Amino acid sequence: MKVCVQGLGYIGLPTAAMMALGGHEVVGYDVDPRVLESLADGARHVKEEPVRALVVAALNGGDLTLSDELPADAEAYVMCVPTPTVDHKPDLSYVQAAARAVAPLLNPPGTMDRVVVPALRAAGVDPDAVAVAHCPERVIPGAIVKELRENARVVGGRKPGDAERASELYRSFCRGRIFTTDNVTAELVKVIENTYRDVNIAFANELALLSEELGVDAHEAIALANHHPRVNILSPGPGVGGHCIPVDPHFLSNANPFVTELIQTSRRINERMPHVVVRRVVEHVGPREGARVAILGAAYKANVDDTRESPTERVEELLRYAHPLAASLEEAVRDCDAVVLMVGHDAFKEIDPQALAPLCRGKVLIDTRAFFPSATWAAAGFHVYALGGKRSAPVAVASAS
Ligand code: SAJ
Repeated sequence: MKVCVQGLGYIGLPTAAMMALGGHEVVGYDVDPRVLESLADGARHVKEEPVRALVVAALNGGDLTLSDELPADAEAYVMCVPTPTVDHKPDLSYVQAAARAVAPLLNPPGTMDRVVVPALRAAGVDPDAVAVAHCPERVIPGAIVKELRENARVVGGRKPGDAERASELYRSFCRGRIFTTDNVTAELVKVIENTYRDVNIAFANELALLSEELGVDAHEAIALANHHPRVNILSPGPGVGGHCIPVDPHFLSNANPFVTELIQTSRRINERMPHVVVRRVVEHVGPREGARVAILGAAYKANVDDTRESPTERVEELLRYAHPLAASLEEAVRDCDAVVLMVGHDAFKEIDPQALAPLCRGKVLIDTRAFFPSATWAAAGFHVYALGGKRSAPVAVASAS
């Protein structure tokens, strides 16, 4: 098929490349000229190397071309645009804009029930005359290429036959099973997957705080509970970031605030976690003027470069007194009262606290993911506090006022 992928971001780009390498003729379209320029120049802005390699291969192979205009003659238009929330309300303006842009090109045109289909009708298109489907992406940043190939997909069609037609596109590269359903079910499946994870992480975070009170290490307790064949509790941490998991539950709670108490409570628990981190910092360092905190990790999770909705940003905002970037770890540790580990990047495993030992004495390590081996850091002179770990009394290294 001749396919146009509209929106060349985290999902559109690898999807376009996969379809191109799977034998379709793909035109990648994006409204941002900088994206197209960077793609034409080796796609260096794409930090996940397997994705970059895939895109370069598709571009070099000639089956993926780039365009700053929507092609009029595509047989399928794949919309890959953001659906963020603003003040916890779904912002569908990108979908509306994408649907408006593609509507005049569909011959005859069509796309989704509430937003896309009405946008098409408004543009004079009969939505019954084209196949309209929704295929939510399920890939996890950090393993996009592997998961695009291997994950099962759900394709929801607007009327009988639509999902089957859209599935043909995905069959060209997807080795996972492809399930077809109606489009509303497909949309729901997407948001319940991410909401399930949010609720499960909230449970882990609640256990972490409770375990601290009980003097138990939550990480050990969770690991032991997970040996049960039907238990799989996720890991506590400083909050839930990224543009998916903290966003998608709001699509459900906005649909009906009265029957979504668990979902809303879970969201509140996870949103509170950066406050918990800040409270622990203040307990240990004191709220004094001039206190300095070194934060390790800005991304929303390990080994990605994406800072959207990152708990670190929230902690920085709340702390106010932690700001300038240090040029090196030594500089950060030398000048700080506390080190706060926010993200468990692999690179941080290389840190040898013994090498920093002369700078560490009496300082506090606040490890929000129980990432570092606490005995090694304690041996180097740190007072170690791990979120959800066995709690020792705050040490107040600085004179709290
Ligand atoms: N997190 C925890 N504890 C955990 C797991 C995650 O605190 O045990 C935190 C992470 O640190 C991060 C946030 O949750 O801040 C989200 O990270 P993630 O790795 O759980 O998920 P994302 O946002 O990178 O990707 C999710 C995935 N959804 C599910 O696993 C159900 C992915 O498959 C989706 O495609 C993606 O959202 C998306 O785009 O919707």
